[in-house]
Amino acid sequence: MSVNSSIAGAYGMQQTMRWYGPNDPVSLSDILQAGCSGLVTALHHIPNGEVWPLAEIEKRKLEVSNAGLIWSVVESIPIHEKIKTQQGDFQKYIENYKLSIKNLASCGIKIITYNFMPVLDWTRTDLAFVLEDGSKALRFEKAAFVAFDLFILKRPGAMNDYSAEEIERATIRFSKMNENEKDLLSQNIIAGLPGSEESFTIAQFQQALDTYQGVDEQQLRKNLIFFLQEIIPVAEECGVKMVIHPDDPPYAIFGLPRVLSTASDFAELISAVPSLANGLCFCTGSFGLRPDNDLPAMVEQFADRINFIHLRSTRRNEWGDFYEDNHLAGDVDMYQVVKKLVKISQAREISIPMRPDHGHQMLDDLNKKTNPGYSAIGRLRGLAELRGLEYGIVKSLED
Ligand code: DNO
Repeated sequence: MSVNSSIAGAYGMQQTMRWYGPNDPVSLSDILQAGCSGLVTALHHIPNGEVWPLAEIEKRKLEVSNAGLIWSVVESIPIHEKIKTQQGDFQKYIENYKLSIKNLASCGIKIITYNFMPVLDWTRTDLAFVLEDGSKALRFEKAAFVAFDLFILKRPGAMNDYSAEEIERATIRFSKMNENEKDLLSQNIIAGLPGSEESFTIAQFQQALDTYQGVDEQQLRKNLIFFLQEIIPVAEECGVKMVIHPDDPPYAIFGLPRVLSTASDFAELISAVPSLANGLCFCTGSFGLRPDNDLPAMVEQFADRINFIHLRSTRRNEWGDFYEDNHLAGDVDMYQVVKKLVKISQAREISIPMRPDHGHQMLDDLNKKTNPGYSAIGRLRGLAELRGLEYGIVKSLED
């Protein structure tokens, strides 16, 4: 019997979860019991920039299938910083990337996620923000972030990036932090959240930022397009869909450019590299932070490009802070988004892999060591709510 028998036969979203590999405190069996049929994982033990060997891919694939799941999506093959800045032997890293795509394709794994955020992947300031119900969420607090940039990192030129009001709020916030809080804040921002393959000390972080001198938004976009012109023909030839993950948060931070934050950013990419292998990971939590991103309209606009879905809802305030709310709460109109996603899947006659993105640390998980955002029970709750939402939508479209 299919674990997804509730909507078996219907096109829509394939239910998946992310797994960080054998060291993940959440097991494959937990993920199966959550009702998933697909799995999202990566070979995190292969150093960034190296080719993913066939044998390692096959080994992971077998482990996943022995657990009753299908390895549907790779998240992610990280992009080496030298490719983003086009420095040194970046061509070698592009060639390695092509080989990893080919190796995955030959094992039947055909959706590959990546992002093009300089230096840092996703960024939060607080990994244990206590909500009213006692569960814990991930949060980005602008004043803490600015305080880190101005007073801990002391980035040259940082003062010019913020308004007088932001600087004042950050100054007050910093004056109230004790040493432990300062350390924790630094660690949260630069020590690497799960899935980000980089981790820095303060000195290393400033050095990494410095490698972007001369790489402005226009240059970074050019470098991304160059990379796509190189790899997309390879992906197309072996039937792979590359999916870019949007910037999180979707705006420039630390004076670094960001080029995948809005609908027009992605539209520019597909006009430069039109192949359908050039696809999108539609992350509602990231895009949804900007009121100028109309999420249901984006689903329609990129109907033939969305090949992986992250569903999560953030709640923002006027200060630029946000936290991760319950999946059906927050600022994202999840009903409209899922309805559009169901419609495009039905029109394309496919099921698009979806994972409940992040979840609150709650119940028993509050006493366990968990990967921030990736505890079992919070994601189980998110997935259950999203499954129910989709089920209701599919049924009502049949009426
Ligand atoms: C965070 C994730 C990101 C994402 C990468 C994709 O939870 O959504 O780390 O995996 O940006 O390359």
